[in-house]
Amino acid sequence: MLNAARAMSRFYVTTPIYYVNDVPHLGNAYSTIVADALRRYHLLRGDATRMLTGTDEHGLKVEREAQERGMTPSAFVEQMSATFRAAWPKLEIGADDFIRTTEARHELGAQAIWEEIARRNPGDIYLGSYEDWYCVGCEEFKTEKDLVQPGNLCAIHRRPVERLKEDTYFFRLSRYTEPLLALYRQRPELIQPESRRNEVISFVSTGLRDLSISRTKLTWGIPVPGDPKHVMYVWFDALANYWTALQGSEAAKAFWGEGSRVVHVVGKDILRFHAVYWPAVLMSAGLRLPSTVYAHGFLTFNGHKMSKSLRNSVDPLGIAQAFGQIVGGDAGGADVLRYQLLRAIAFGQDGDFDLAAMVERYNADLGKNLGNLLARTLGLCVKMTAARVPPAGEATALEHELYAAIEGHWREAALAWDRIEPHRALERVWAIASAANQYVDRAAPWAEDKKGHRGRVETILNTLLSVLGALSVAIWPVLPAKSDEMRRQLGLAPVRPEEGKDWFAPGVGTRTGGEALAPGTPLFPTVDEAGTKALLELLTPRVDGAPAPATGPASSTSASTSASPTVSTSTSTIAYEQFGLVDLRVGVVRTAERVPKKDKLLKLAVDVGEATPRTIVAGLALSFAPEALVGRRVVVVANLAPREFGKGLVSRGMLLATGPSDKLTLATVEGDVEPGAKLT
Ligand code: ME8
Repeated sequence: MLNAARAMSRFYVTTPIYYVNDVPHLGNAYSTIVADALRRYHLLRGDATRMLTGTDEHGLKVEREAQERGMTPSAFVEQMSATFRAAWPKLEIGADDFIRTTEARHELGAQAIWEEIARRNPGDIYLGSYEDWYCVGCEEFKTEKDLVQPGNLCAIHRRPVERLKEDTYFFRLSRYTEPLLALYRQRPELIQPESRRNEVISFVSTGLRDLSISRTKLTWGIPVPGDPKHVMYVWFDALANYWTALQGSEAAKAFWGEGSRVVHVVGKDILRFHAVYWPAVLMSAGLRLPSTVYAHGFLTFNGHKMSKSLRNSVDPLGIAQAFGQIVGGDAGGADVLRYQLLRAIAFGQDGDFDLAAMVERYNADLGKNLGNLLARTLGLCVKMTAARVPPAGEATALEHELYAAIEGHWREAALAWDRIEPHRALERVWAIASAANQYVDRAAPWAEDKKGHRGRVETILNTLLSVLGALSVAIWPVLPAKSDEMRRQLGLAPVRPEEGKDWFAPGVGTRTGGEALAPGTPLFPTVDEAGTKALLELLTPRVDGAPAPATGPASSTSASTSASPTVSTSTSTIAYEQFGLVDLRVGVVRTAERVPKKDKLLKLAVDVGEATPRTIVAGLALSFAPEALVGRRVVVVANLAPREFGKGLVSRGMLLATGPSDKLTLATVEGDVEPGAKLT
């Protein structure tokens, strides 16, 4: 019943390597889950498959974040990279390799690419000097037209850019304007989706400027071969990861060889780096190019923007854990999150991740459709076939019709996966479940049973079990834990793609008869209204935008004493008037210094729009170097009674923050808001 055999091949899929300036958020999880689903689909096809993810650990952004936390860059990246590495398996992501850009294998690889360019095309890397605006959030130089006025703000991060001037090596990108345009013409599948491809073409058509690819003001980077005063520009180093990660063995190298399909999954924010700079670097180094750079859209969370730099991120593990409590385990919870991300958002387009919509879709697609199909089929088998797979009898028009419908959906699902359209693939797979549910209603095995039509009952139930067997394979790329559970109930071993067979081959689900079934608890128990309310409350973001932990009450710490930023899990409530008594203001830190003999305290001068800045004493010293706070926008409780810290040191306000005292994150506001602005 499945689509025709297709040539087996190599498939190499990568995610962006994430900056370690914060913990993984839902946006990072999205790209990584998509890549993992593609990996799993290709494994099912019997393709030699490899997935790479990792962490991007150099650059000014990471160096500064480490400084803010009072850590050395290497201790900081070690700790943060481990957080990423540990997060992905919890979302059922099974990358084959995890690269860190501070690893020797990467440093050597990036230097090898640099040297290869210099050797093959001596003019492609040259020394010059450079002065322009630089956004640390983007790790990128900006031209005047990229800035938002007033205040010289980066359009993406809404933070002031900085003026940087330094000696630098350039990559002669200008020489690649025409070759790149020719490449985009010859290889339309290189940049996807098409709308993004058009954007890239129009950007390159205006002519490319040479690219600054080294820094001297920074030490936290990979030394430039032959000139160690310079370290490589973080993006030159980072892009190389896709290639450097494969250099360890011949088997791995083959994934960058001819006949391998190389797919970079990236967000639209970093398309230019992947579709312009990276191909030009590869051309210059004489290396093969990726097959496809797929730039997906950006997610908002419940309608709000999220990103690490904006400190308004969302914890994917918390969401998976919360759903895990409903579906009987964190792995199942991760499946539900994976399904929602891949099904609800048309891949390639921007989309909103809405928790209420997630619960709704969970109940409808997972519970009422697939879950119910399994439960009712197994229920009928318990009653009518002693919980065993019955033999298949002669098919009637009803079965032929069902199989014809399924074949069409299946072929479409495979094509959609091949075209990197997970939402369409899932739509087709769920159309199969719907068709099977309709088939049960029409075939009415209970009526056949009453009439004593034993052969019909067996044929119908065998057909349903075969379709369910096939569905348990088809959901595996997105819901691997639930696929295992479904197969257990169906009396089948887990999908084992490492056996190398094509699981999408015809007849994958077909049951021969006799095997024992093992009906269990519902795969996707319904979440009722009260359950929905409890879930939404548990996952409602806190002040800094991160969801409360999935278990227990949200923990929170304020910078000085006890104000709790938690909004959702508190059981007692206060009246509006009571909240109105708290005067919250935007402040800008003007100066910061340590308080002698008090190793936890910093004395700050905070501008809250008054004639002179206020003195605020806060317990921030274990988390921030004083100089790292200067210029930061903070949230100040401005009408707190003054508090003495001894010897004439009086604090006139409090800052809001969250986290343990040695890893505090300050509450802040987006954009260039004036000091003194009231928070309401
Ligand atoms: O840019 N919606 O790392 P990064 C969807 N280190 N995806 C999102 C998202 C959102 N709101 N926010 C982030 C870097 N992402 C570089 C990459 S690669 C050689 C170097 C995802 O930690 C999306 O994939 O800022 C985006 O491209 C990536 O996270 C940026 O991650």
